[in-house]
Amino acid sequence: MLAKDYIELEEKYGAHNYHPLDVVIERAQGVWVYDVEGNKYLDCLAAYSAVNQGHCHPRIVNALKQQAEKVTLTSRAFRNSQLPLLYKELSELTGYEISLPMNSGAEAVETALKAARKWGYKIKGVEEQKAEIIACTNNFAGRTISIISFSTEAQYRDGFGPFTPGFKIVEYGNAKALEEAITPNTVAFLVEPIQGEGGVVVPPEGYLKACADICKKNNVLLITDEIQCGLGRSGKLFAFEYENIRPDVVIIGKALSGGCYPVSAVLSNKEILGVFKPGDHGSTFGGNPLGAAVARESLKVLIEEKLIERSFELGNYFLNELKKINSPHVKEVRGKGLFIGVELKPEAKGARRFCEALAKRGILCKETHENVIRFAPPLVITKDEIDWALKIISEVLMMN
Ligand code: IF1
Repeated sequence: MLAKDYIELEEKYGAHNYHPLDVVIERAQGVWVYDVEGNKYLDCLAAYSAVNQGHCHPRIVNALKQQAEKVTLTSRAFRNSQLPLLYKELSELTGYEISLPMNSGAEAVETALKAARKWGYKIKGVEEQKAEIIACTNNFAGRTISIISFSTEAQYRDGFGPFTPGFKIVEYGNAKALEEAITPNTVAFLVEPIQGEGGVVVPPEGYLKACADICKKNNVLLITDEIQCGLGRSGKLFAFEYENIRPDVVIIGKALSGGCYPVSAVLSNKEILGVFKPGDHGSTFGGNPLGAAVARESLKVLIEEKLIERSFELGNYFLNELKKINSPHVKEVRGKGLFIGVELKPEAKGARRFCEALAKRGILCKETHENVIRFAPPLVITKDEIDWALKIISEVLMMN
């Protein structure tokens, strides 16, 4: 079958909730993906940072295979021999006392929001039904009805109401706005340390620190969504580390499984996650032994292969080299670690045509927010591969 045959099938039998580039990927290894017609591409999206460890990492695939032959799913009605080890390793790695496993990122966000509300009622003493959670403009945290209830992106909400009440929006990057929005009923502030979908938006230095102080002063939980920017992507294990803060709750997903399986988790302490009693919350697949085994190996690979340090160093290099490209289309180059956004000027007529041109030349990227090209390759990328990409990127950014 040719690429166009697959595309035809997909268009005919699938819901059209995506508009993918017409590259039909058949296999992948490390930073490289291969399409059904034998073309090879450097993956600069890394499945939205789910494959930080590189595609089909041999150690992670091996952990998956080994566990798949033993037991894949027990449900949480019974215990399994992988989950306790994942709990322990997550705690030792992050310093958070306990965690709660789910599958998708959105589910983990929902879990954190439920924990915050219940903490608000049972510990903080907020009156029933009054809990407020503050989120930011330009946020992205998933696609569930409650999560889109606090989205500021019209398309994500259009046609999906009525929405979940109890959310307030403040301007991202503006700590004063947060302070002013807090009331005695505020239980939590949910924030991405770097906004991904928002266009790789790095907030002003000191912003997160100021937010952390404001939350502490007002007995409001600081919840950081590290689903995309966490686990090495930003050049640190967690992007919040750049501001030396310690959020009350941290949400992770994506690269927690190296892209081999959907695994997400909420990290926190006993006071907060302890509000969940048996029966309060759960998921058929959450904490399953297959996912837990994959997550354990994915974390080990991240640490043992020093991918976080690599992201920091090569990210700085990539960012600085991109800044040197003297393209008439570029408005700003920004990011941290291997999490880089190139914002184009409005006159550039959108980032998509540049992504299409890059794909033709062997580099896969996806535009975000119409005018930002995101470069977020697997963290196993080498300097030589970055140099190869830079040549092509500079050519493409010079086109009319
Ligand atoms: C799609 C974006 C990236 C996330 C943060 C939670 C979630 C995500 C910070 C939810 C998910 C994904 C979803 C995916 C595309 C992708 C994305 F462009 F939409 F925003 F990465 F940049 N918090 N982001 O980035 O996690 O439930 O998807 O596992 O097509 O919706 P999920």
